[in-house]
Amino acid sequence: MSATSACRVCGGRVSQFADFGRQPLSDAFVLPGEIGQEFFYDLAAGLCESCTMVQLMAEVPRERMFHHDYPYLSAGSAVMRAHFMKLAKCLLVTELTGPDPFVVEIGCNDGTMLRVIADAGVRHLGVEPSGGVAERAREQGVRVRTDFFEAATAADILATDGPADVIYAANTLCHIPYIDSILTGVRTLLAPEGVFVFEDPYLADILERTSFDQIYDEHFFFFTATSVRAMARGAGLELVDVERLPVHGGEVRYTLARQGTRTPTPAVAELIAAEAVARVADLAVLRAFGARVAAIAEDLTSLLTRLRAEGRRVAGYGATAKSATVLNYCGIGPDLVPFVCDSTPAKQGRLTPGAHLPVVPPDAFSDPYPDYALLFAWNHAEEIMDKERAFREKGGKWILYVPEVRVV
Ligand code: JHZ
Ligand code: SAH
Ligand code: ZN
Repeated sequence: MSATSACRVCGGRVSQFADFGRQPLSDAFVLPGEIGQEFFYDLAAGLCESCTMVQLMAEVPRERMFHHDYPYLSAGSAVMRAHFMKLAKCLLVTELTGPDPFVVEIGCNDGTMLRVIADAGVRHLGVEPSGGVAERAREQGVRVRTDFFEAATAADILATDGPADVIYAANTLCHIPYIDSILTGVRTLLAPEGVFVFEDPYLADILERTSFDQIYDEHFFFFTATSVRAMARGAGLELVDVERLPVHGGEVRYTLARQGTRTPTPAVAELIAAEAVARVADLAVLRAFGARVAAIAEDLTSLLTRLRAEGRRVAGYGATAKSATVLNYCGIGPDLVPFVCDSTPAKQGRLTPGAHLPVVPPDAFSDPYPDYALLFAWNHAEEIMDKERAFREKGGKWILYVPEVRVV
């Protein structure tokens, strides 16, 4: 009998479609002396047969993932910096036009988005539980509350700052299993005509690209317009706009408003119709995805094993959270990929979770160049391949595994 769990949105039955087994926390980079003390959990994904929300079968306690030493920095990609700058400027001219507008960002991280708002002199607050990254945001002039956003936090913010015209969350809402508390908080804090805007990896893109590495501890929910509309309605909100985004391997930006305050754009019905055609809420389609994942894992390990037998040198590029699923599910260790380059200071000098690839600064990449580079940060392919042009010019080759294993 296949495993089931209870939906964190509607309480319905969640049926499992993909199982990745025991996994370490994706952003828990370890010091060599800490091997053996790592936390592991069971990673599996399922579909709610009532509300269609795709979600993990079990959650990891939030304090284990998001704490003072959480290493990920939004500012690590120039493309993402430009993306958030554009979004902030757009909010400033479309939504934050009243006399004394107020914007709250859930999961503001290092302040990459909010610093643009702060520089414009607009009232704002970032809510960010990871103390180290929150401190970086403060250094940029951003006002931050080091806390988890939830119903109680929202009530508190309302009491001190008043209602928010915009509540924004990028790559954060999908990280929060206690979604009912978030939606209660949004309803409490949002101004009568305000909007709740969030963007997260899009399930339809994950299925189309078989980007199974988007599945890891931090990514609890995998949204679609269909599942988000149902979730919003259950919370007294309405999905009023959707926009597909190219970042992070394909995302959707959802705009929610209080019911009856805005007319949904045609894009909402169009995306929901496309999702019906793609059958994103069909267990058979999701199980077929699971089968493709197993084939990719097999192809990747055989390629790396062959390259090792041929004496080729392979380096990893980008110690992503996503890479934890790839490395640990495929069983790839430092014998196949001796190190991985990454620009994040807090990851360098440590080992990747579970698989224990040493993380080294990007300068090590050219010293000397490897024969092949396995691109774990495939979502930043253009930016990285452009920056590392000299690698290809000197005969180096990139290995990609999304949407299938290939050498370019
Ligand atoms: P990147 C994290 O996922 C975790 P990750 C989180 N759960 C999430 O949803 C997304 O972010 C938003 C490095 N790098 O963005 C920096 C270079 O070294 O794919 C990062 O460590 N050189 C919150 O970790 C990593 O690669 C470069 O030129 O999968 C990229 O991580 C660039 C561009 C990046 O997210
Ligand atoms: N918005 C940024 C950061 C994404 S990383 C970007 O898109 O690049 C996800 C962030 O969410 C982390 O910094 C984490 O600490 C934060 N987070 C996790 N749970 C949260 C919660 N309940 N409230 C606010 N932030 C949260
Ligand atoms: Zn459900």
